[in-house]
Amino acid sequence: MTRLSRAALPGVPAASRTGIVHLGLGAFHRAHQAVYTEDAGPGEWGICGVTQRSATVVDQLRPQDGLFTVLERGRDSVRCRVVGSLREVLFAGAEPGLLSARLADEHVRVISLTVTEKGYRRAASGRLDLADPLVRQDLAGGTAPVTAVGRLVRGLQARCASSGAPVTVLCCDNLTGNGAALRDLVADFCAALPTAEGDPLATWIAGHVRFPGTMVDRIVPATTDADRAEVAARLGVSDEAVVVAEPFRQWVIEDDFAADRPAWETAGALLVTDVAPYEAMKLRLLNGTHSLLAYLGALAGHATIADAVADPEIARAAEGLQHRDAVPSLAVPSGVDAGAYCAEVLGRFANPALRHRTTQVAMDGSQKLPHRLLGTIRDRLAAGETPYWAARGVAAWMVYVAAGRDRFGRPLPLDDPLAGRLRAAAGDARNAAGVVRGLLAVPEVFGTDLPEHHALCALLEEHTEELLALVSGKRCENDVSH
Ligand code: CS2
Repeated sequence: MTRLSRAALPGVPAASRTGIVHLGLGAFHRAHQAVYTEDAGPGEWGICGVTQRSATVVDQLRPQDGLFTVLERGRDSVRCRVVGSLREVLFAGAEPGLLSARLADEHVRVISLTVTEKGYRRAASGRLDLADPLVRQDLAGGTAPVTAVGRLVRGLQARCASSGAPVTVLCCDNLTGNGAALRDLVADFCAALPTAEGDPLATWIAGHVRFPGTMVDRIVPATTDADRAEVAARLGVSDEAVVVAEPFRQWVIEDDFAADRPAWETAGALLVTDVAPYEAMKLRLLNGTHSLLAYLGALAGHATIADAVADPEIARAAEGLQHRDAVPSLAVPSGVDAGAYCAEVLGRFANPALRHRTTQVAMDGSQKLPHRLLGTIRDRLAAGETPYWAARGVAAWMVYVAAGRDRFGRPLPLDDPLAGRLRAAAGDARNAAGVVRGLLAVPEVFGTDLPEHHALCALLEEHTEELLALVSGKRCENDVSH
């Protein structure tokens, strides 16, 4: 079958130059920012997509002239859309010089990132982990940078030394205060350089680079061979870079740019002065609930998020987290109906067509929980309240780590940058108190305050005891939420 390309599928708009460099050319970027950018002005802003981990994405996209299909799966609808906003595709590990040239290019006005929470290599403090060997390698210089922050700062350094043109750095990852967080990581990197090198760079960045915060939202399950086969059947060409997504998408961006940008608002993005309320709402009501569903659902033997949310006991836990714990912890943006937002989120999760796997959402829990559940827990404890359902979600993660199997005895994958440390910390899965104490003692996840909160520890132990009994086969079926 003919491969997707501009020749095979004429008419897809093509940008004449690259205005955006994106680090982290994964499925989410292609289903989200790349679509918004094309909708903001077909052919107006070309993206140089940079993959960091392997050349696979390059091999999928370069032969296709950067074209890819978004396979949009609604409950009762399927839509294929070929997107053409990717103008260049490069593998940072093989083409560091080209990456540096693009980041320094004065025609590049925006540098965006989706490198996942773990990609920023942060310490327990949330600042740059200066003990990380790869961060230290990038600080030493002399070789091509290999970390996201290292590549970004070295690119800004090249920009400072050449055009000096202002640029906006747009973090599009699910981090609390993502714009300021990335700005601080860049500052940490500069401060760790030799003074003569780092100080003038930090000064230039302060005057020429902006780091607006964003909230990004679209559910993008992993692509399967069946998805690729469906696109081939529908389009009559083969596409190795298909991404699957729900119809819903949302992008809220702080309007704080150093230079011009695509008119994303014409594509439905919301430009605001303060993204924090939108970001907190999304992280706690959507992502926190997603993680609770993933862990309770996986332990109960549910393969997908839709299966988990169809389980009445787990749905009750999800609604409890949303309405009893998370909504009271939020400053809901004016004009936004939190109840309707919660219901819409659960409706999106219930879409069976997405087949979004619980184990996919369960990945990287050590990086996700602090933003998704622990902020809610800290705020509710500070208000003198008991975050019962948020604690249930944390306990489900603890049992997922400690037991490593569902209630049918089937193994559950622990895909997490701290996997080895977490397993060691959890210890003997038959000892609920030991599991809780051991995992609470991992500061990158729980800091130093939560382990000292005795009422929380007791609540976590209660939940963990019940859930461990479930996966050891000592509990009645389906009763995973209470
Ligand atoms: C999910 C997110 O995999 C996960 O952790 O919670 O990718 C989620 O689908 C997106 O944030 C939705 O916008």
